[in-house]
Amino acid sequence: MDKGKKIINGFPFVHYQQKVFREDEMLQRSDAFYQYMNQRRSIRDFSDKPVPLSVIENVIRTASTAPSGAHKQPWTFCIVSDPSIKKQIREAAEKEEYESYTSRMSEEWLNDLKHLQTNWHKPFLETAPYLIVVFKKAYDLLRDGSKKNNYYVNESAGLACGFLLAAIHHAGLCALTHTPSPMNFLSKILNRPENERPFLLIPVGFAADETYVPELRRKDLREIAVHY
Ligand code: IYR
Repeated sequence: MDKGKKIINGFPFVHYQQKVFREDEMLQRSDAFYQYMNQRRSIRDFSDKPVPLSVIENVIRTASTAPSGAHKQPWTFCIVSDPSIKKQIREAAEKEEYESYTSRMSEEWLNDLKHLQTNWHKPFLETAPYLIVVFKKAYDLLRDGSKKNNYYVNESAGLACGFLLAAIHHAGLCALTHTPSPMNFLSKILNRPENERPFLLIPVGFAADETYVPELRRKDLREIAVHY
């Protein structure tokens, strides 16, 4: 039998090779990663400059390395580049967003968004070369039509999207986590099966030449971490 493999209670296990760094290396790596991730920003002004499809496929591979309940990987990433589908998505999203901004969102909510200067216009849904539309799988649908449970679906899909955003930034691309609400129109336009629910709509590409983003302050460690 392969030396790195072992059967435990009838199930196959593989040896886990922990990558060990010296303490100074750990400090250097964790700081460098933080510094890099701290430069990530959501952008809303995209260039139409093309992005290689293989890069998109790689960042999705990375997203799917996220942990998930019972390792069910309850997600589907739809890669949209077809201009006519992007147009349909933009039109449907703007219709919902118009309703949200003009009547559904509370005064408090609109006030909380003012510093971001967002509105119902979503041109980036057509300008960005790719839209990654993430669906969560409420349950798995087998070929014979039977259903299998998934677990911690929101947590799992959220983790995968976090990995996805980190991979997109690492690849030198920009993204926006866009959540038009309600977003059932995505299931219809993309013809997704009944077990899948839209989770996040992520335009991906390069920032437009002159892009400005809101000046944000990220919470200090003392505001987000508590020692016990
Ligand atoms: N979905 C709307 C509104 C919006 C809501 C939140 I919370 C934001 O952080 C940003 C926008 C939109 O995309 O414009």
